[in-house]
Amino acid sequence: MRVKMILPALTEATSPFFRPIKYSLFPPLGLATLAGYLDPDDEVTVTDEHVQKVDTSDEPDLVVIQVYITSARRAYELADLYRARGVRVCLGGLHVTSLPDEAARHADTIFCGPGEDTWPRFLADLRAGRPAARYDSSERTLAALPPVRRDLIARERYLVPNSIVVSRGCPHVCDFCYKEAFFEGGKSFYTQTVDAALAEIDRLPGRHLYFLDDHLFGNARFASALFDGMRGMGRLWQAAGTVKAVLNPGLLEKAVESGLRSLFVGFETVNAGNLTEQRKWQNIDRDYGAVVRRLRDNGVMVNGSFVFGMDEDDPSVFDRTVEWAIGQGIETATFHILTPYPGTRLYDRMAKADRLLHSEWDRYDTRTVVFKPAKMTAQQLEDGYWRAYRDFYRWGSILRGAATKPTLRGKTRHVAYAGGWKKFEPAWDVVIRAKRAGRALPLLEATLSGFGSRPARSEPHREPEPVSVS
Ligand code: B12
Ligand code: SF4
Repeated sequence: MRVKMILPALTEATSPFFRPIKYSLFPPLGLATLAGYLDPDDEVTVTDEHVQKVDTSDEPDLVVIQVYITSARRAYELADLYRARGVRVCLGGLHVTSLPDEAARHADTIFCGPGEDTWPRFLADLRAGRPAARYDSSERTLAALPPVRRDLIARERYLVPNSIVVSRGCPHVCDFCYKEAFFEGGKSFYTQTVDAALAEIDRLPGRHLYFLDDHLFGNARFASALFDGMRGMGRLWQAAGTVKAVLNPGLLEKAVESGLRSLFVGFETVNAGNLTEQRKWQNIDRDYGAVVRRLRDNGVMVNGSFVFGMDEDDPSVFDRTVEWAIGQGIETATFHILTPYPGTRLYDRMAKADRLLHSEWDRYDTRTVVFKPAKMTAQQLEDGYWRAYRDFYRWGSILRGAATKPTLRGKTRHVAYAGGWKKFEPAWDVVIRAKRAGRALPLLEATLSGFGSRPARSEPHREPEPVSVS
């Protein structure tokens, strides 16, 4: 069977004006995971439209498309094109799960929820000549997960080819998050076995890893055993974690010993009132400053994530957030405009109050206001969002952030990392267009390992020998 798997790009990503570094970070892990379930004699390709053109002149037996909200329009366009030629089309992923009826109009078969149970079921049905029109995931386990087909990924096109997930979902229930809707009908947080996760890590060449798990620290027993197993593997890694996880005694230290050098932390808001509104219970009453200090003391760089536009936010929120982040010495920040995804509680709330502006999914990209904010205008929210980026990444701000670091080495790394992301975007653009994003990986590793130098009060920390990156 000839199978073509596609991750479509949102319109912006194919235009000459989009910010390619973001879209050249990670390969399409979901599709490479599903490809692992195919038979050895199936012919399969994975095309990621963010980094390569989709050649639609072929005639595969099966087209499989992963649909995110922002790429839904493009996904449907590709699906319609292949279906018009009589090719069977499968659609799955987050947006299909949120709006199955919409997706079903463009597919022969749709899949709701994670694919590890439904996809192999479909393949068996297809081979038996009776594929269904819809599969809903209910059995949640990663026990029989085959190795991810990383051989199908063009590694050199990505800055971070070694992305990995060893769990699915998250134990929390934030109002704006995709997670509750996606995992409806079964467990919403589960992990691989530690041995299977370590085996997957072992299969990855080079040194650098990026865990894309929603909450790698969410099951402390699993995480602790994983970090123990990773000690001595010589890895440098990045991941996402919650404020609560960082403050948990012991676990962070183990993570650092196993190579954690940078953490994406969901602070989300500096307005306490917003946290209750968004059911972000795990952040309430936590000392955000203590979180940053604890990470810094352990040599871990911080990417702070902030959401603007919650109901308690007024026009003063942008300056307050940026000032706080700079004053704390946070190296990089990611700002988002609150975006109600269909299927979330936030969406239902906004819809009931008639606050949604439209359903143009392309623009549900967290950079565009798609609802009526409570304490400012949509224009103020959008302007404030862009201003926050500009203000945070000014040279003056980067230098002020760097000045909070106690050592010269710490200051230098701060400038290298923060400046590297934002100030040299034109240079990244050239690297990416030359399809050489992978060549920049050693640079990232060097910066991360610099941050790995532990503070003086800790016991001496030896960096593992560098491993050459293919
Ligand atoms: C890595 C990542 C990115 C990367 C790359 C994405 C990629 N290459 O796949 C980058 C940085 C480019 C990115 C960008 C954006 N992202 Co993003 N990203 C993620 C992240 C952190 C991990 C995705 C991942 O690899 N998961 C692991 C794999 C194994 O899971 P999976 O891809 O979901 O695939 C499984 C299932 O979905 C299902 N499945 C998927 N497709 C199909 C198809 C079939 C046929 C079947 C059977 C099953 C199936 O089976 C797979 C195995 O279980 C997720 C968070 C998350 N946990 O998903 C957010 C997330 C997907 N991103 C999100 C958003 C909003 C964006 C952006 C719009 C904006 C932004 N501010 O980041 C942009 C634009 C993306 C676009 N192109 O349209 C939202 C999506 C919301 C939605 N409803 O669609 C998420 C969920 C984050 C969040 N919590 O809100 N993102
Ligand atoms: S902690 Fe993050 S991943 Fe978990 S529910 Fe909240 S927003 Fe979603």
